[in-house]
This record gives sequence, structure tokens and C-alpha cells, in this order.
Amino acid sequence: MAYDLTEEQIMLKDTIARIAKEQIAPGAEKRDEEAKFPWDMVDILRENALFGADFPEEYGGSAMGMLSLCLIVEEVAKACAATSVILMVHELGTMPLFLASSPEQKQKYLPKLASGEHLVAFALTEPNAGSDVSGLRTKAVRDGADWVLNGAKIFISHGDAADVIVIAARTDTSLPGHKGTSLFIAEKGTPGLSIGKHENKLGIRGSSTVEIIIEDVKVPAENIIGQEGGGFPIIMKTLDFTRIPVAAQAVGIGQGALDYAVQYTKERTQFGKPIFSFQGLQWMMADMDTQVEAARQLTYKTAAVFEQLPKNLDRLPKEAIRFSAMAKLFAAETAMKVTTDAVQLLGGYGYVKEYPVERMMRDAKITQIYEGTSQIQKMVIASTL
Ligand code: COS
Repeated sequence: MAYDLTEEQIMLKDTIARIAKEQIAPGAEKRDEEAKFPWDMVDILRENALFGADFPEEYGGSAMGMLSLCLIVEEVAKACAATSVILMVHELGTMPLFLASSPEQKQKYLPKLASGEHLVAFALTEPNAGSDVSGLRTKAVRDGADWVLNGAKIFISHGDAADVIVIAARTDTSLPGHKGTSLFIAEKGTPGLSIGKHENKLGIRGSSTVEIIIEDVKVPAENIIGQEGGGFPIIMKTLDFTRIPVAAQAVGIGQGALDYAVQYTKERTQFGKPIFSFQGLQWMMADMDTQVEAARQLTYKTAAVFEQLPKNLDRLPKEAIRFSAMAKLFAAETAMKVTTDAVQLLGGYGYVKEYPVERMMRDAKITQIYEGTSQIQKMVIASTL
């Protein structure tokens, strides 16, 4: 399959790179330090109509597809990984709706999500259900025309900023977790839905990560997504799709660190020469460049494969699942290695907050963890062999 960028995609990438350089990069250090949800960045993404990049036109999106979304995420992440999380969480929270919601649910929720007027969160993880999603304890019990949800979620990105929250809960505890799980839409302000602990994180500190407490939260019966008990395959398929923007984020973080290191080593003089002239450092940067480019090509190829696939409940081809996990694994590992090497290239300056590479190194770490750890990606890849 060909995945060369079209003229439009090259222009899109250049435009986002310019916006990121002028409007997103300047506050990245402050956002990292303050660790507050960046509403000013939401405004920039709204003004540039980026929330609806991968939404169908009939719901107000621009239907640019997964590859274009990845180009956007990559360029934003190059400047500020925390800001790119806003677009990634948007894709994560809306994917179950694309895959399995009713026409009425789509009509009700997607237009305001496409414009970015509403934000969304995906409430999946629990203290006992991280890598093992089948261990969910949050329960939903039918009560007349409603479902009543009880439980707690942790590590939920932007749960405090979201207007719409997609919640995974067990609707039949007599069955193994992956059979009795369902997904529900809950709206901000629903009685019983509250925000608990805010995590104080190592990286992507400008994004918020919260606990969500669910106490007798009533949602109307029509807010279930797909069939009762049919949530697990929707969750798995959602992650198959959304691991690709995570890979794009990792590529952006790696490229941002490499660009900074190249520029720095050309300016920094030691032993009477720019340190870029030393072959030992050139070889490091040649390796970094090769790794980032390889991660980028795997990510673009995967995005191009996925954009041909219909968003419905059918199981994805094995090959697509394999590519998604490989892209996420390889790009995340690359981002961690390349950012660590960038800190090394800057030496003492790399270790202090006045220079951005230590932030990039801290930001890179999460790409090896969220939406499935690197070890889980290896399990997924191995399961397709
Ligand atoms: N798409 C659709 N359905 C899938 C699927 C996929 N990619 N992968 C598995 N399933 C289905 C299986 O077909 C099976 O259904 P049936 O029993 O009807 O056949 C069911 O899901 C269970 O499959 P399996 O036994 O393989 O699941 P496991 O519980 O062993 O879990 C892993 C598999 C580890 C791959 C899965 O739990 C996973 O991805 N974990 C990581 C979760 C994660 O990313 N967490 C971070 C969340 S951040 S939002």
C-alpha cells in the first residue's frame, strides 16, 4: 500500500508546524511547570478546526482521515506533547461512538465534539484493571428506563475537562469480564459523577489526569453504546485505532528532541570546535535520525492502512492489529531512546529545565505506557504471528 503524503497533507503538515512553532511552543515550558489543563491551547485547536480532523463531514468534521490526524499530532507534539494529548484523547473518547453508537447518539454528540465545543474523555482504567481490561469492577445495573453506575476510574486523561465521558462498566458480573462489559455515555454534571485525585505526573504535565468517582450515576438506557455486554470488542478496537496517534505523538517528541540536539551541537564549542564535528556525536545523531524516520514510516503506513478500514463493529484484519501495535511499540521505544540521547548530547544543559530536552524525555516516557504498555503491544503482535 502506498502512503506517500499528498500535496494537501504536505501543506497541512507545514501549516501545523508553523502554528505549533508560533503559538504552541512558546508556552510549553510554562505549561509543564504549572501543570494545569491548557484551555488556551484548546482555543487554538478549535480556531484551526483541528478537533474534527478525523470526523465525518456529515457531523461537522473535515474527514481528513487518520494519516492527516497523525501529521497534526506529530507536529503539535514536536512543540508540546501535552497539547497533542488534547487531540489524542479526543480521538480516543470519540472512537467508541464512531465504531458502535446509534445514529441518534452520533447526531446528538458528534457535531459539538467535531467543533471542539465539547471535550470527551474515555473512562476505562481502574485500580484493578490496567493492562488487564477484563478486571473492571465498575458496575452498571438496569433500573427501569436507566442504568445506574457505581465504581471508580483512575488515570483518566482530561476527565475533569470533558463534557462527555465514555464509561466502561460490567453489566453482567456472572460472566468473565470481557463478556459482561458495556460502554455508556455520561454527561458532565450528572449527579453522582465527581472528580477525585489529580495526578502529579512525571511528564505531559500540561494535560490533566484524574480519578473519576461514580456514585449511583443514572444514565438513560439509550446511552449504552452498542449492545449490552458488547463493550470489550469496542474497547479493543478503539485501542487498535488510537494507538496510531500515540505513535505519531512519539515520533513528534523524538523529532523535536533531535532537532534541538542538532542545532545545539552545531552551536556549542568545546576543544575549539562545534561539538557536532566529533564523529562520536555524529554517529549518535545519525542513529537517532534513522530511528525517528523508521518510526515515522511505520506510523504513516499504519495510519494509511487504517484509513481504508470502515469504522464499525467488524473485527479488524489481523494485519491491521499487528501494524497498530508495532507502530506504537516502535515509536514509543524510539522516542524514549532519542530523547535520552538528546539529553546526553546537551550534557549538563540537557539536565536542566532551561533547555527543553529534559521535558521531552519526561514526556516520551508515557508513550511506552498509555493505551497499552510496550509489553502489551508485544503480546498483541505475538498473538498475530
Ligand atoms: N478487537 C476486537 N476484539 C478483540 C480484540 C481486538 N483487537 N482483541 C481481543 N478481542 C476479543 C477476543 O476476540 C475475545 O472475544 P471472544 O471471547 O468473544 O472471542 C475477547 O476480546 C478477549 O480476548 P483475549 O482473551 O485475547 O483478551 P485478554 O483479556 O487476554 O486481553 C490484551 C488481551 C492484553 C491484548 C488486552 O487486554 C489489552 O489490549 N490490554 C491493554 C489495555 C490497555 O491498552 N490499557 C490502557 C488503557 S489506556 S485508555
